[in-house]
Amino acid sequence: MRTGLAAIAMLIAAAICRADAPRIIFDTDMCSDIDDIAALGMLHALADNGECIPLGMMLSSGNDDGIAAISAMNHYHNRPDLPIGSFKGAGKSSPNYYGAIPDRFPCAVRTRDDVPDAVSVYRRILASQPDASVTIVTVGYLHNIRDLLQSGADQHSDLSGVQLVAAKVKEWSCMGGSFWDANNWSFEWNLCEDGAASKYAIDHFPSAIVFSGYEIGDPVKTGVGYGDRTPAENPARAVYDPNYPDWPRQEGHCSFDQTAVLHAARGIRNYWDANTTGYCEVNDAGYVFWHDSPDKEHGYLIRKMDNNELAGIINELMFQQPFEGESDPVPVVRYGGPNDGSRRDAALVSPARVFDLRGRALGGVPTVRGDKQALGFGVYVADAFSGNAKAARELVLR
Ligand SMILES: [Ca+2]
Repeated sequence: MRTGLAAIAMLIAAAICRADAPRIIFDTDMCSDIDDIAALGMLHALADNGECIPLGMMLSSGNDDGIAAISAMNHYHNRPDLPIGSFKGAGKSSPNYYGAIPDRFPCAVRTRDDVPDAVSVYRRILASQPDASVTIVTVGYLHNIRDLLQSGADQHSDLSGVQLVAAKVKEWSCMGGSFWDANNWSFEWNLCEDGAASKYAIDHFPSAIVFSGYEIGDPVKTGVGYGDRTPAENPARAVYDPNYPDWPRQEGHCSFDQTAVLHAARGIRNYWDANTTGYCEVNDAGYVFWHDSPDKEHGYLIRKMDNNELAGIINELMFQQPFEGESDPVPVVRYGGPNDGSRRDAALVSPARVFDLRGRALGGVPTVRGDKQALGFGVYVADAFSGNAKAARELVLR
């Protein structure tokens, strides 16, 4: 049983975790490449760790199986009720790597007709969120962003699309463009699929944009070992199946979309540098050109960390298994006990640090004073805590 003080400590920890965690809308084409589903799995893993709060998912292609894949991943990661919206136009639907998903994995929705228009879902989510709190991650085409920016007042908000984004969106993490030769016109798939939509979206976006360009994800090879390291129930494993006809990527696959998600949740850390001086011009064909002036709220990532090291970080999140029966992490307050791997009485150090159920450090440092007697129950989380979710829950509830 939790005592009052311990429960308060838990609430403090949870509040700090949530206040710090980016609130993310994930917008994907989920069609012609396999990294989208891995990126979505990463988003759930980061949410399990308390590092972000997923608000909803959008499809930007015309691929019905993409909707099924999003739904299947949300189900697998115990968040089946997250809102899903879709582009309703004649979007691209081939090549399609997700055809096996609807028949092999549980999914509540299976086609684009089963979900509302993306603009409506965007507007509903944004209207419900605190000001300047939302991060949008796009890992596909920009139809939905264009349509959102062109939208007018509706039942969710009296604001125009531009006004609503300006009020609610803190940053757009965009997998798009190519900046290895930034001061020349460069091609990249996502932006060039519908260049006019890309140009409109980027030209009219009223909040900060950070591009994770082609050159950022291309050399980061991930996904080898999906079959060994995640359960058969993981829909992403099916897409990364080494026996898939188009696989033969034994060295791993590019991590275009994962880098944009990682940046959205964790920022640049020591993973990348960023050039934030100047702005990105997009032409009608979707090609990008970086101008060093004037300065706008645009930036692009620059490779910094060793590619293999970054691949290891991404792989760890891709392979991370979901919490059983948990839709949200329950932080635990950790003792600063001796690092001998044993559970033992130890005075609670102040300030305590907050860890999630996997033993990963969360942002925020609550000040919790007391000792075992004051707390009235033992929160014995040894320093050698292995990160086992079930074990941690038992410890918390002792
Ligand atoms: Ca994509």
